[in-house]
Amino acid sequence: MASSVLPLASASPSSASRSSLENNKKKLNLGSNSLSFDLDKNHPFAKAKSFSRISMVASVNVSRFEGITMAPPDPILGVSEAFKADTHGNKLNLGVGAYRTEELQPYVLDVVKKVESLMLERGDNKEYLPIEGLAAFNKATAELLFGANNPVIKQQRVATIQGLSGTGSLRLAAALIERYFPGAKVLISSPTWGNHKNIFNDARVPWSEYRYYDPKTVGLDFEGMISDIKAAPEGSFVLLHGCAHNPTGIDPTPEQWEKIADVIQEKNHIPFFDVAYQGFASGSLDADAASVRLFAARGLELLVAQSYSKNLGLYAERIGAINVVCTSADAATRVKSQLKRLARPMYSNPPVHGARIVANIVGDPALFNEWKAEMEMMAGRIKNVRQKLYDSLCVKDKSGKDWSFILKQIGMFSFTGLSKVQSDNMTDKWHVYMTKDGRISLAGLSLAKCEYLADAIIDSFHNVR
Ligand code: PGU
Repeated sequence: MASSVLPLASASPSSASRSSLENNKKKLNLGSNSLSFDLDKNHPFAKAKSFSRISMVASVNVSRFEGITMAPPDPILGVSEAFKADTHGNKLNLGVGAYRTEELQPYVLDVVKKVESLMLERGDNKEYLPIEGLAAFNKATAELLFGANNPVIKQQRVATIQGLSGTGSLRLAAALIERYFPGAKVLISSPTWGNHKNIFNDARVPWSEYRYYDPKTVGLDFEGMISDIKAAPEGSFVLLHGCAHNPTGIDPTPEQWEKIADVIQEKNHIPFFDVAYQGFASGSLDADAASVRLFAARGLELLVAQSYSKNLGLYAERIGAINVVCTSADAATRVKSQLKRLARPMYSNPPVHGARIVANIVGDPALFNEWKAEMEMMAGRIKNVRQKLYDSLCVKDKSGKDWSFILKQIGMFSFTGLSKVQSDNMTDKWHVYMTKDGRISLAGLSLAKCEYLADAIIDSFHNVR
């Protein structure tokens, strides 16, 4: 169908363009480049100013982008920008999930520095990678996830391609779902990492939420979760956090994982794991992959997005992968070919540096052990501040409130239960930067700052309603 042209180029819409407007299909003509997109109520451009206004401003030589409204700051990454602008001496950035040292400095793992200098010495080239990424990385990442001896690996039933970290890998999987499972719904936990919704919205994949967090028990709403997964249309994708659920820090027990797998199997759903914290939650790569391996052992087909942002501290290298476990090697080969086809027009091929770091570390037993020791150290530091924060809250809060939920959560976050206004108070009065859902990143906290944070939490919790 021919698309209409926004009146940047034509002053009054023709009847043809009006009719295509009704179909919500528009083409924005920006000089020699043309963009086509659907304009529906969720599309950011749907908030653009009206048609005639745009044509008027274009005719008096004001920006062609006049109709583009200001986007809101990102609820997570925007917090870091606000933090930077604050000049207060006690400011704390507990927004983004990024590991800091006890001195609250960013941390590059020693093993990463070591392998990078080896790479420099070797003078590795900068040629394009294949569309699917570095072969040695893809092999290493699938083996880390499933275990090298897992039948899914041995039988070559996993389609793995390198992705642009966890986010890019999730986005690629979303594109696969949109193309090959049109209309299929993704079920996401309530709450979840904020970007999940953006990813599925942008890929035009419908989603709905399943119950997960119970504010009354500050724990898992297991019954609600099971009944919502049961109630979803057969063949839905169920997005699960492999470990260290973000933002709540609450994971199902091994017995609960079995029951979740039972319902997913019964309903013919497809499990879709987001594994952003393997090895970072418990300190053990194997323990943190147990949920994924449990599903794979049942012979289920599943999707798994991986990230090396946290466990190797490679945030800015954008290194991760998407794995699709199929019931046959043949299906895996076909799925991989289609993942490549989706990646090619989006970003052509992925960056090499992070992939080499991962492949070289995992491929060398001594470096691999060094990595595991550093991962344990990072996970250990987070556990220590978690304990100290809890102790400080218990000593300072005279109200008798039970803070023990903090110790039950795992991973880099604590879901404090603070409301939006209380979180605002944390930032406005105490200069503690955090997301407005009440999440704090303990990876950005030091032992030295625990008492200050406890004071801020107690004040916000009791004095702000
Ligand atoms: N999945 C989950 C559950 C995550 O928490 C994150 C990162 C990702 C995927 C994606 O990370 P990549 O860096 O793309 O591999 N969440 C962090 C980081 C900041 C952000 O929102 O991107 C967070 O603070 O929640």
